[in-house]
Amino acid sequence: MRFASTRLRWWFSFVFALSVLVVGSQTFGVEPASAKTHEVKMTAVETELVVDGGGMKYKAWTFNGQFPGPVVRVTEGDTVQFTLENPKTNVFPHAMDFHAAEIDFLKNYRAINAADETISYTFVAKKPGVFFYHCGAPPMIQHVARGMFGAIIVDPKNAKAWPKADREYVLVQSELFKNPDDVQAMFDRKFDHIIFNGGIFKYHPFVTGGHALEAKPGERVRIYFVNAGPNEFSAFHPIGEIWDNVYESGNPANKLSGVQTYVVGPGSAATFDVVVESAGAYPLVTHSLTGALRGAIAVLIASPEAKPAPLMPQTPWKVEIPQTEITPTPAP
Ligand SMILES: [Cu+2]
Repeated sequence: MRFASTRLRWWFSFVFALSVLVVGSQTFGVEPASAKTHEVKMTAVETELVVDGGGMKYKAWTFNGQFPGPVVRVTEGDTVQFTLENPKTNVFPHAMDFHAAEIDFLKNYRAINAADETISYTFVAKKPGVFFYHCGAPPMIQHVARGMFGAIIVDPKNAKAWPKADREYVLVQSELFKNPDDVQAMFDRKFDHIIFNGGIFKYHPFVTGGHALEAKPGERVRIYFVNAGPNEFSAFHPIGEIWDNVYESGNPANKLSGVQTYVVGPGSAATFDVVVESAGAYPLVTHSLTGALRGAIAVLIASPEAKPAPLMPQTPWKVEIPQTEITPTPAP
């Protein structure tokens, strides 16, 4: 009898465990996503860009004429067929290094000359997250400082690996050196500004030309954050809020909860979730204050009227031209 009841209990546990596994796999199982192949082409462009609301121009080196370069977005397991072109209109060699790839650097990340040369390579984005990409041509410190960088998001193939975000933004932090030819200043860490997405106080509504980031109260706002450097660490903090979750390198498996400030080193990245509790202003800053006060403040305004916005809002700098008053002269 005792033997029979033990066996019965064993069978019961076995069947119960099996049913948990079956139900579990239905609820949490990975959807059989079909991997895609993406053709990504970029052109190195040496150009002049406006970096603040006052119209300050900067001799930047860019991918596709923008600084940061375009956001690349794929899904875990997808293949990226990448081509970089360095046209004759440029002067310097350039290269591309994707932190989301796991491939030979000597062969794939070598610099190509400015003579309509191209380089192509293929990689599989095996790990989910948000990753840095950048030019690696020597001196790399200068190519990064002048703007040759961007973000690639590798979405997890299991969308249920983390909560669904109501709104998403990409922020790329970097240092700006006023004289783009002063490589020694870059080695000496003598930066003039710390900026988000290539602009000084670009998302600060009280600075000329600045536009705040928007969200609705109660929304889960997901910030894909990359620190391009080239040298400074970021201490990313939401003033008036607490990061509900931080995911190191943007991988849902690397989950932290209730974080006030999170350090992102140069060449690293993390994904930050904040559920904005109530209407108001929440400045997102690097709490390394020399950086925040010299350009790295992005104000997130929570209001019920918030409109949908792109991943990386580009602010066409609106330079406020002082209006001279014209007093109509009475006709004689
Ligand atoms: Cu370059």
